[in-house]
Amino acid sequence: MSEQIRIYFDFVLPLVKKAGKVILEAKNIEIETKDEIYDLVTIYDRKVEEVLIKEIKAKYPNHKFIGEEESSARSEISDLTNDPTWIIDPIDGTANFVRNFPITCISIGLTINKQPVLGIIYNPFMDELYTAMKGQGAHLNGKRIFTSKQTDIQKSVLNYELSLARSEKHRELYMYRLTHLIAVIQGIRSMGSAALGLCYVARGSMDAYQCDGLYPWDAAAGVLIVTEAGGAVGDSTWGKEFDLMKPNFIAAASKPLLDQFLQVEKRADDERLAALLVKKANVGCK
Ligand code: 2AM
Ligand code: CA
Ligand code: CA
Ligand code: CA
Repeated sequence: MSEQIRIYFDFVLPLVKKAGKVILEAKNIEIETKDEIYDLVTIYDRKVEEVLIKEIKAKYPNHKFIGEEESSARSEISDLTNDPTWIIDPIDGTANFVRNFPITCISIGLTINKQPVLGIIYNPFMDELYTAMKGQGAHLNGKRIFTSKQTDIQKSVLNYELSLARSEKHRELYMYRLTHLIAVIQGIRSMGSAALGLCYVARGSMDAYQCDGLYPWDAAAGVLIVTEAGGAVGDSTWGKEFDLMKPNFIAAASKPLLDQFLQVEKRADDERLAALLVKKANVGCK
């Protein structure tokens, strides 16, 4: 199995590097929006994804694909099956890309039997290549990387992705969580790329990363990279199992740190729920 994964890795890596060149050479980037005014896309997102899927499909016609832009075009995300499935985010951090803010990457994960076995995240602007294969550690430009191993939430810096807080569905949840989190952590960042957010935890530059309401392509590669680097990943909702297809995730440098974050999220969620009940009761009294 691990030999086969290495074969897939050796095949896909040059394709990712080539796609990185396309992103670096992008000119006159026209910005389009999807259903929401804050949900951006460019021809480069579509072009990079199309080329990657076409080339992998030509080599492995029986493999499956879940890509952000093909899912968006069909308004549907394919189910994850046991077949080898390439989960692709052609440009993660599109809002950064269109501003020339170099926190932008290509993210490709491969699942077999629904488990991530291979992850490649490439930031062409910084020429930083993060890779992981199941059971073989995580690497940055070929060198092993490890999380910070931080175990104390009071000493931790959290990269909390706030872009999605704009959506009405999530705004309240984010505000409660943020209020509780900033009271106990050392510092907070928000950088606009989920895939790189996970890589920064993997390399020990951040102690935790959180984003609620994301998609499989944001998580597939990064989750493997962070766990192979010694980190722990969970669903940010207390008691919920992490689901790659619906990632509401928190990744932490260590399992004890993850558990501390989850306790704080629970306090925030309990308070929000209690406030909701009071609001409902007040409406009922009127
Ligand atoms: P993207 O650039 O591939 O869309 C922070 O902005 C993170 O959330 C990025 O990883 C980004 O991925 C994702 N993201 C931002 N806005 C989004 C939206 N409206 N819908 C889905 N994902 C979004
Ligand atoms: Ca997008
Ligand atoms: Ca993304
Ligand atoms: Ca994207």
